[in-house]
Amino acid sequence: MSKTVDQQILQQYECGAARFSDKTGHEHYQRHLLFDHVVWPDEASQRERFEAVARSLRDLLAQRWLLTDQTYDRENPKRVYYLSMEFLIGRALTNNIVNLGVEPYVREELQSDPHQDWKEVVETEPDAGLGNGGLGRLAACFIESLATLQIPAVGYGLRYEYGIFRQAIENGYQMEQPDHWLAQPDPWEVTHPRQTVQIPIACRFELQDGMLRAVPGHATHLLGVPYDRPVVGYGGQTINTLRLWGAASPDHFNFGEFSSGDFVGAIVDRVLAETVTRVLYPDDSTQAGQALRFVQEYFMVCCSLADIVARFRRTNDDWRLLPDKVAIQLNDTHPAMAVAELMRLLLDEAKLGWDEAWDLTVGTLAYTNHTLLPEALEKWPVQFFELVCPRLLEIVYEINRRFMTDVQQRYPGDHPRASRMSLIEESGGRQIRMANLAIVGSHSTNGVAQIHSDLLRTRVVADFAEMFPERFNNKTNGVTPRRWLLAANRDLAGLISESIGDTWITDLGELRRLLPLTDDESFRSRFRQTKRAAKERFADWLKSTTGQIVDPDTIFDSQIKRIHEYKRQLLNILHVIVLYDRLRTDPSITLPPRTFFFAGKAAPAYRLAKLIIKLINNVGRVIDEDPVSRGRIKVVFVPNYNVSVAERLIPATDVSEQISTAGYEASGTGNMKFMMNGALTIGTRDGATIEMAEEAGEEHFFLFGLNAEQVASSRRWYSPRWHYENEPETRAALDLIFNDYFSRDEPGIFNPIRESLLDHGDYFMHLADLTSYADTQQKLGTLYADSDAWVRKAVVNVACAGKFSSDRTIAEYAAEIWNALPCPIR
Ligand code: 26V
Repeated sequence: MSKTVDQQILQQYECGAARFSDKTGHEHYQRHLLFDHVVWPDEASQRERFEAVARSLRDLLAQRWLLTDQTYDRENPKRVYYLSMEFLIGRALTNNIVNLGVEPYVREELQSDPHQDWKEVVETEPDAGLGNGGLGRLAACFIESLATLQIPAVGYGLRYEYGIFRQAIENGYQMEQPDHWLAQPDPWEVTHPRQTVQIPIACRFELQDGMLRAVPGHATHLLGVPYDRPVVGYGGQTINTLRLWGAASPDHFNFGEFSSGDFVGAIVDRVLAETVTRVLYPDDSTQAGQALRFVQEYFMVCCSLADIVARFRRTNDDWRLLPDKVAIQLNDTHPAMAVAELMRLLLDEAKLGWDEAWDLTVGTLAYTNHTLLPEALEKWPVQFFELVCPRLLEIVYEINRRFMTDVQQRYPGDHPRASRMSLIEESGGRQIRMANLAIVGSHSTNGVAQIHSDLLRTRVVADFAEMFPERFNNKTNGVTPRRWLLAANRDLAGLISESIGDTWITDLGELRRLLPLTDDESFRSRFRQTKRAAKERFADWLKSTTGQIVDPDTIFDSQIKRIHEYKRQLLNILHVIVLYDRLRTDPSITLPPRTFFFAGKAAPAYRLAKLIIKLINNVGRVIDEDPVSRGRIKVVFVPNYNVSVAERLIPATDVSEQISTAGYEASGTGNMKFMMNGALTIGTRDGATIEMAEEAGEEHFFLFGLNAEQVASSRRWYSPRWHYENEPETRAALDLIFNDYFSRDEPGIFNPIRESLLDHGDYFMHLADLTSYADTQQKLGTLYADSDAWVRKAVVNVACAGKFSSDRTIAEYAAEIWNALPCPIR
């Protein structure tokens, strides 16, 4: 394409991007439809139509993408690099259309194809499920906000061929199926083979009894091939990059075996090398400990740092400028090897001295912690380092030697403190403590909500906060309002824009201007209608995809998130059983009809979490079959929770369940999505829910239960048995479970739940909070009956959700951690 045509496209694009002539949009679409798959356009499948639409949009943004990079290279601003093992991006089509501002054009020209079924086109795009949950989805919201704020940034991660497993429910049990999301070519990604990087690995891999084993010696290389995805900022000006690395083996891989005649062995090695990026580990929150996960982390860090350093060197010849030009954010400790690898680059490649290299490393890196669960803090066996990257181990030892000297100097004779702070854990086989490494090797450590940052400082890593108080800070999470309100809830977004204009899309604080409209009856009635329409849409979708039928006239109550004991899905279902038992005892009680939605995946090895899924499903079936409860309460487990399911269910929800044991949910981000979509929250004083209630006023929230301090201080004397023995409703609900009322065909299956609650101390204090939870649910039900009062509160919640835009969060990271400024694209 000639430059002049490029310029024309760009010009049209700049004129509001409202329309493209047939020469650009429609023709691109038709061309892709015919040529990419060599099919007659009449006969193309909806999937092929999706690819053609996506390709024509990519054509549209290609030059702007190049221009973005060109501008950064020319202006040489400080750049931000977000390193994350997970990016839970979901689908890209609708979001790219919205952010490019080309919706009218797509509707008129790309959707005008008579053989196209737009809904199906959208549905044929698989979710990019390259993450487990909150941490991965946060990374996806962050890169969108970075692009919208026009901050020069790259997201770095891995191109897993298999994302988070697909969840099927069979006889109430979770079944895991592989998610081969790349089975068909992904139209968004662009590979740049010339920017491939070489990663040294000090061992080779072998198959032994079907297990991958690392075998010492025989140093080799892996190749990191970059696959780029466009990250479109709202308004379509800035197109940043998400660069995902795929593992490959060099062509001369194990040439030794090759020439010695072991042809098959060499091919097997090759396949094994390429398995490094085959699959996402589905084990959120407990450390899996497998060597392959370690290699994944090492591979991601090495590829990304090589790339970052190469880009830095293209425009800077003085290493001392590194912290002025580069900010690297570590999303949890998963990329914490970056501390050692950056040191290695500065020492071995740049030939700097230790002290200078150290100052540059600390000045460049920053670390975000995402969990307070001790079992989720990463530790890697020293042996793994020895096998895979012995040079990094040498460097970690030297970092630790110097750090321990500092600790001794600062706290002479305090040996317990020194051993707590050491980067190396000596008990039970030597291990490297990745959180300690990240804190020592960076200039910033942040938590993701105020309470979380406070607990981090005062409990989890108190020794470090004492030694480096200036490093610790809070950055309360946020979510992107483009995906979670504008695109997911067109009706509500439209009503808001009609009422207060559309500046809220990039300045969510503007939502406060809705507050006076709580008194406007016609606004309230339209607000109510948007919720009702969303509920109907969800009910239709659920029926057509799972066959389950739900009634939009009932309260839609949702708890959707990973299944984990601390998140307390068990508390929710216990309350449902309490309600059911009340109905059995006295069917004449008033009870507003409610549908309880649950959705979420359990880690495949987490037995109790999987049993909770089974319990939810079994309770749902019994309630459905009993005439006393049918039509009054209903439990629905929506299978295969993912970003797309969340986009449908959140707008349709009246009640958001945020009921974690206080002090355990670092922040939560689903809570924020519900708030901006007009749900009322029932929740504990945990994570960002505390700040949400502060913004809206506690009187607009349904808070209950023990707070974090009470949880910690009552542990010593807490007795779940006391609750069982002294609270009739608690006892009745538990007895129904324990007496196999919900498991007639499989007696005894719920025994582990009884053991956890009554014999092993109910660590997450379900029974301590059950009565206060049930009381608060009752108040909530009463309020729902007063539909006007309910809507007023819902509007206040939306109006006060402004703080929870990831734009605000990213602006704070940029100002307080990265010192990075916008670099607008002309
Ligand atoms: C740990 C592991 C261990 C090894 C295998 C893969 C894997 C994946 C994830 C994790 C840690 C999960 C931490 C996490 O997702 N934390 C959540 O982060 C959210 C964003 O900050 C926050 O809102 C949630 O409260 C927090 O639970």
